[in-house]
Amino acid sequence: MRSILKSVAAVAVLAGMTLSAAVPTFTQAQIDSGEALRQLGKIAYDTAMARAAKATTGCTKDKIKIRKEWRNMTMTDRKGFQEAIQCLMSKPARYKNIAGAKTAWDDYGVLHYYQTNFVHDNALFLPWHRHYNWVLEEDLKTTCGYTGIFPYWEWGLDCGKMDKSPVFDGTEYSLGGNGEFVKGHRAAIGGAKPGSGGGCVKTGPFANRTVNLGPTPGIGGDSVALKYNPRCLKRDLNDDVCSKMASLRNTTDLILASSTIAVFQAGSQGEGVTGTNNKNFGMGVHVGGHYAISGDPGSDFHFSALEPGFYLHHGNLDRLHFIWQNLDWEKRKDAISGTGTMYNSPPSPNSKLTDNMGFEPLHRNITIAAAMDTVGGTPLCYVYEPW
Ligand SMILES: *[C@@H]1O[C@H](CO)[C@@H](O)[C@H](O)[C@H]1NC(C)=O
Ligand SMILES: *[C@@H]1O[C@H](CO)[C@@H](O)[C@H](O)[C@H]1NC(C)=O
Ligand SMILES: *[C@@H]1O[C@H](CO)[C@@H](O)[C@H](O)[C@H]1NC(C)=O
Ligand SMILES: *[C@@H]1O[C@H](CO)[C@@H](O)[C@H](O)[C@H]1NC(C)=O
Ligand SMILES: [Cu+2]
Repeated sequence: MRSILKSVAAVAVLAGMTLSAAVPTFTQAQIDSGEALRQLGKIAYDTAMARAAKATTGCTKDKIKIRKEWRNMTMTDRKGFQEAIQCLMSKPARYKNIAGAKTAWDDYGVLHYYQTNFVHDNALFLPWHRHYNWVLEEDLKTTCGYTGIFPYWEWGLDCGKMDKSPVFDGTEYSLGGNGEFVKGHRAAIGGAKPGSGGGCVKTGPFANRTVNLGPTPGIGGDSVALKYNPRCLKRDLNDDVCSKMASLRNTTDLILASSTIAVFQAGSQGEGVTGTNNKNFGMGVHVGGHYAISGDPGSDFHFSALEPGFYLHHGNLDRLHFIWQNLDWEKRKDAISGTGTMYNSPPSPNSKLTDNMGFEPLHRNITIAAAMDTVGGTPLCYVYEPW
């Protein structure tokens, strides 16, 4: 324990912060370049690894999986990951009697659709999406044999050059390219400039892919939203949204200016909270990362989970939560805030760690507590490596 504390303290000093208060003294240049975030990521990685090193059951050090930024994965894993998703797109759905659920991939859209009002802008947002990504990771393994690295996408590394992003450059080692350029279309969010695509994806692994259900209907409910509605996968990569809402500065600010989980989760989702030193988080990096991809279903609140990039995006958000927690682990390991309904509407009781989170029929339900520690072994057992 002593030596662990020492090594964390040493890194913390390097990072210019004191352990007890986790107060940063990074320069603006370090924050803007991502060096600050990389260092914070390393502290979190070491802290979580040290916890796992002490475990004698569950998530022991030999079992731990290391999640990597997409560009730090081998070409074999990048190809293997996208092929495993395409494999899920060829397997039968677990949901029965839902017209639009044609494949095992579609199931993810249905589950996210059903859960939307209970897992956003509330206490479940971070733990539910954390476990949801893990459910996909397990599915890729058990249904499609992919046992490689599970990725995250650090938005800020690509803002301003999204078309060159290794995640979206259209090679066989990407998740496919941008949508075809459609003239005169507008970005859907925040007064940002229009994106550079807007049409169907025509290059790379998901070219010509069919989206089977959605979009969220204005009216009509389940029978409209979940009906079979085949159409092409569209993307609209947006550098302006990425640079203004999901930059390395924006993610680093979120971590450093959030002293409570209430601020962190609301700040990431653009709920208009104010952080340390009056920091305003704008529309939030969660919204920013989604709309940096955009398109259909990428910008659909319910069905964005049918966009393969969703899981790398939420991987990064989970990573930020992982970093935030591990910078002050004892205080933050059980930190949740809010209720079980979106914006507490309709009003519901404050969430407790023992509350249920729903994942059926893709996985058994778990409690919130089971998703609080990525190396808790219930069942999570992974850490995020900085890029
Ligand atoms: C990740 O990749 C980048 C650029 O390709 C490289 O500079 C960096 O050292 C890699 N990081 C790790 C942890 O392998
Ligand atoms: C996509 O479909 C178009 C025609 O519908 C075809 O020309 C093109 O080769 C297809 N692209 C891929 C990568 O399959
Ligand atoms: C996000 O970061 C960019 C610079 O990378 C900055 O211009 C913008 O104001 C930031 N947004 C917020 C809400 O702080
Ligand atoms: C799983 O959670 C969902 C709520 O999201 C609930 O409807 C269902 O009854 C739960 N199943 C079990 C076995 O508790
Ligand atoms: Cu979601």
